[in-house]
Amino acid sequence: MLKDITVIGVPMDLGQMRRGVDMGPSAIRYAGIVERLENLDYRVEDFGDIEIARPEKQSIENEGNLKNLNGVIDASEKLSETVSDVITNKKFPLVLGGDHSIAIGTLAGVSKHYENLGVIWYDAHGDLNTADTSPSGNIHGMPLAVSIGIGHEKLTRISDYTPKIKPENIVIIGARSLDEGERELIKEKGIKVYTMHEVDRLGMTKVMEETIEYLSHTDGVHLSLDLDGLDPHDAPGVGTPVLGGISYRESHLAMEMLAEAEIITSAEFVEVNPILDEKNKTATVAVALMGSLFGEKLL
Ligand code: HAR
Ligand code: MN
Ligand code: MN
Ligand code: MN
Repeated sequence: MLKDITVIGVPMDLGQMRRGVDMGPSAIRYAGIVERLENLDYRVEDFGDIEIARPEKQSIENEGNLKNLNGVIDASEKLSETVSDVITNKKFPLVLGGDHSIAIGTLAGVSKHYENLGVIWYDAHGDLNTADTSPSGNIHGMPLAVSIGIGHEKLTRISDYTPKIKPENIVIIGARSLDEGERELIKEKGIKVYTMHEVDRLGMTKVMEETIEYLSHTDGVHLSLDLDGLDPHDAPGVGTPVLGGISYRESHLAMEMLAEAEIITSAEFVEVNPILDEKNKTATVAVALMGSLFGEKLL
């Protein structure tokens, strides 16, 4: 892994309707992310936060079933440019959310630099909705669809190219809440999914071994980790918790196996909502997982 990491905060809450997830980057910094990585001998630079329009602002408008569309587009363009610059400067982009709609901008910035980018989507949800299939109109339920080129043109064409990733280069891990349209898209595109059924049945070791093998033909792998992929018992500070998730220990194992395989080239940790949390537990869990992802060992 690169020895230089740039942390980018994205205080985004326009992709969903619950307040507080904009404080995710602060909570993760407060839980000690920079020191944690410095202790592992990385050189860490904190870029600070991308500027996000406030939801109170009159100019943030819906378009059909897409809530806060122009605010999300604006943020995605800024994030894409920032992430791309970080990679150009040979640094590892570590993006802190914010709701999961930020993945639209992150992937737009990352994928330019790869011919064949792989993506690990660690999440209770598929985030494969479009305006037509979304039950909520919340854009945080759409970023993976957008990134394979499906959805509103203004979203799929962020940074002037589409698609960002190929469906066959995606692995979803931890899914347990998929909408009808998402299931259809998964089947139609043949997207690799380890639902909680497979996680239980195979165990995390096998899931990660298979995932690493499945992505072995790619030239870079982005980890998009939604904290709601974990069980709400371990990560209570999220806007859309779903029972029966991946445990804290299994998640550590997954991160440790990724560190060992040395395949991750960019990462984002999203959906930490300190208002819904218990004493910053979820941000603390996020920081611990980032420690493992970057090579922290117990002995
Ligand atoms: N699938 C539902 C929707 O699209 C809920 C999505 C909740 N999303 C996230 N991201 N927290 O994974 O509205
Ligand atoms: Mn998500
Ligand atoms: Mn590309
Ligand atoms: Mn989710």
